[in-house]
Amino acid sequence: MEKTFLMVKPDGVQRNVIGEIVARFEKKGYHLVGAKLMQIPAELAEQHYGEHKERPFFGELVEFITSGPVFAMVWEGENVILTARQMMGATNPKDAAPGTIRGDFAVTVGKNMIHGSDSAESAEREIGLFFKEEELVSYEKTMNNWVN
Ligand code: 3AN
Repeated sequence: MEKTFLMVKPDGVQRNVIGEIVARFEKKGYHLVGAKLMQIPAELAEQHYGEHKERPFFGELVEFITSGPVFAMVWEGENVILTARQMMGATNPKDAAPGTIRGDFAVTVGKNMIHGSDSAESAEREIGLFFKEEELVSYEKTMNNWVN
C-alpha cells in the first residue's frame, strides 16, 4: 500500500491544529501508520530539504523548520501521495484553494503549515530519514476487528 510522509510544521504545532490536520486525513479514509512530535536537528533539516540547497530561501527554511516542534507522520492508502498534496493545497498559500489546509490556515509561503512528499521517491527517502521501520505499524491483522 502506498505511503507518504507528512509533517505539521512549527507554525501548525504552535497554532494547535495538529488534531484538525490529522482529522482531515483520517476522515478522508487514510490510515496513520507512524507519528511523532519532535524537534528536528539542523543536520536532519538540511538532509530533508537537500534539493533546495541552492535556493535563496534555504537558510530561512532550515531555520524555520528547526525553530520549534514538528509533528512528523506517515500515512498510508490508495494514491495517498498525490491526494495528500491536493488536500494540502498550493505551496504558496495565496494560490491555495479554500478547503485545502494551506488555503484554510496559512498566509505566507515560508510558514505554510504542512509538508508532504511530492513523489514516491521522496516519500521513501523522507520516511527513511524520519522513521525507523519498527516505528511504523501495520493494520493488516487488526483491520475490521473493531469499530469501523
Ligand atoms: P512543497 O512544500 O509544496 O513541496 P517546495 O518543495 O517547492 O514546496 O518548497 C519547500 C518549502 O520551501 C515550502 N514548503 C515552503 O515553506 C518553502 N518555500 C518555497 N518557496 C519559498 C519561497 N519563495 N520563500 C520562502 N520559502 C519558500
